[in-house]
Parts: sequence; C-alpha cells; structure tokens
Amino acid sequence: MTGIFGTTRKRILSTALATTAVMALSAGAASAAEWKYAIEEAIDEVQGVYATKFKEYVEANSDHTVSIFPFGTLGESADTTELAQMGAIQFVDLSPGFTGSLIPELQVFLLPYTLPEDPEVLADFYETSDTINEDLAALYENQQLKLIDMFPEGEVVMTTKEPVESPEDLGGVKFRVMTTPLLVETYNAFGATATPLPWGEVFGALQLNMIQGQENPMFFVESTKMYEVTDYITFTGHNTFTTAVAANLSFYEGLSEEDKTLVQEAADQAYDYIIDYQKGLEEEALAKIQEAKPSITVTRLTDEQREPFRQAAEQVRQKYVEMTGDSGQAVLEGFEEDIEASKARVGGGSDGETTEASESSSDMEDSGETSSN
Ligand code: 6CS
Repeated sequence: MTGIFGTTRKRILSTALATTAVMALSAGAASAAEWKYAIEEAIDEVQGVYATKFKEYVEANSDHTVSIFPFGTLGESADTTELAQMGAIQFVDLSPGFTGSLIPELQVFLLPYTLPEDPEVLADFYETSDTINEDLAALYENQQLKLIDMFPEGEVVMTTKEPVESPEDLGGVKFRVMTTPLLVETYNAFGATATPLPWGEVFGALQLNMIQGQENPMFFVESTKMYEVTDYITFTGHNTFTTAVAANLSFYEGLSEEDKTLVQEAADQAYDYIIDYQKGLEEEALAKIQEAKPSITVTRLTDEQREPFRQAAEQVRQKYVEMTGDSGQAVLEGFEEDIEASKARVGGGSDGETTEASESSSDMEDSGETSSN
C-alpha cells in the first residue's frame, strides 16, 4: 500500500526481507526499541486485529517490540491522538470521525453516499489513492503525524430505538455521532438531533435514553452489544467506517531506513490481512446479533427510501466545502477522481445502487425489507 511512500505502493517485500535479514545479522546495528501503539477498539475488534498483525510482523522481523493499548487504557480517541502527537506513544489508530476536528479535510470520508460500497473498489481506493496517500498525508504531517495506513471497517448501519425508514422518522431522535462537525451536519440534515459524544459514553447514554440512536459497522454493533440498548438496525448505505493508523512524525523521521521499511512492510501485511479478515464479518456479526436478540428488527432501505437521505447529503457536501474552503474542495475532487480510477481498475464492481431484489435477504420479510426473528 502506498501509505508511507506515496502513490505506488511498491511491493518491496523481497528487498525489504533481505534488508531485515542484514539487520538481524549485524547485531546491534539497530537497537531494540519498544513501540507503543494505541487503538480505539478492543484487541479482538478490527483495529485490534490489524494492530496485532502489525506487531507480529515487527517482532518477527526485528528486535523491536510493539505494545498495543486497547480502547480505554489510555483514554478516548482524542487523548490517544494527542499522546501520539506529543510522541508519548509511537503509533495510534485514529478515525476521521474524530480526527476531522483536527484536520477538517479528513471529513471527506464522512460525506454520505460518496465512498464506493463495493469492498474490492474500496480496498483498491485506500491503497492507491494519491489524495489519501499524498495530499491528506501532508495534512497529517502538519499535525506531527505520519500517515501509515487507512483502511475500511465496514458499512455503517444505524441502530435506533424506533424504526427508521425516512428522515421524518429521525425527527426528535437524539442521534450520537463521533465528534467531528460534519457528522453533526449529516445527522441534522438526515432529520435527527445530532449529539456528538466520545465512544466511552455511548452505551450508557443509550441505556439512560439520553440518546436514541447511533451508527457503526455491524461487527462493532455486535461486539459492543449496541443491540442490547437499541431495537432496530437500518442499512441506509450512506457510508463505510474509515480508520487510519499514524506514527508520531519526529519518531518516524528519526527511524533508520531499515526501520521505515519494516514499518511499511508490517503495514502492508496488516492491510492485506484486515481486508481479507473482514470478508463475511458483517454477516457473521448480524447472525450473532439475531441469535442473541431475536426481536431485533433489521431493515434495508430500498433505493426509493434512500433517496431523501441522498438528497440531504447534497447540503452536507456544501457544508463540507464551506468548512474546508479551496483546500477541502481540491481534496474532494481528487477523492472522487481516485474513486473513479479504482472503479475502472477493479472493473464493473457492483457498486452503489441497491435494487429491490438485492435488498431482501432470506431472513428479511419481502414486503417491508425488514426482519424480526
Ligand atoms: O463509534 C465510535 O466511536 C467507534 N467506532 C468504531 C468502529 N471504532 C472506534 C470508534 O471509537
């Protein structure tokens, strides 16, 4: 993947393996270090699986060790981002849903109905996009962060206490979003009252009915038991959860060329692994939810039902440009060009429109595209 070295993510594995072998032979050439790596999730969730792969590669190919700090051990996302900026930790997983407050252009990832839905197109896009790996990477550098990788974590679904089939249904619903301003604009445009909260407060706020909805990928809805405090899951097709991994910039720049290569290889391996790992994950998570809570109602909105949400997305796009000016506009244009290039490269992916036929899964009632086991 291009993460560290720009456009063409060169498969430098063999050269690099040779390099690390030389490192291992010349004992003492690079002194063993302990790298601290904070994630926003638990160790067995997607960010944790990526971080574990990264750690395993680093430790198998160098004398360095990587200590992973799961969600909560070093605070919320804003705290771990700050720790990485200060250099108190070397690596951090930081999602644009939070980091967009620091780097407004990153909110491009949050624009509804903008990222491709096809997982293969998405995987190619994160890997090859110059807008991500050069332009946005430069903006991370302004914040003392070296972008290592960006990867998808699955389609976000809404989980709510009442059914959602239209923006009207979100009227009066306090809907939790991550803390970036554009997500507030999005859910307000979708008809809800957007309520930004750090992750640690979400379960309790739903339990106490201070909020009545939230969005997240299905694996996270399952692993964090969001289904215990909400009764409806709605696929609106409006976005995929994006996350990023970054290093402290000074730390990264101070690494030997060998260690930079090691980090690149570890990220490449982890990226390929996490893309593969997520195949079927959403379906598995949904099945577990339905088993744990047979009364849960799952709805896939039809294209027609999605249309008002798509229309609302237009004003969110305008807000994004207002918030980010020429720089954000350029990022958005580059972003969309790169998506088109990925679509062309991957070729004919079944992206985008959800047809009436495709939305009814076997466990969903035909009439209302819903299922409640
Ligand atoms: O909604 C959130 O805040 C969290 N969602 C995911 C999928 N990962 C970490 C983040 O904190």
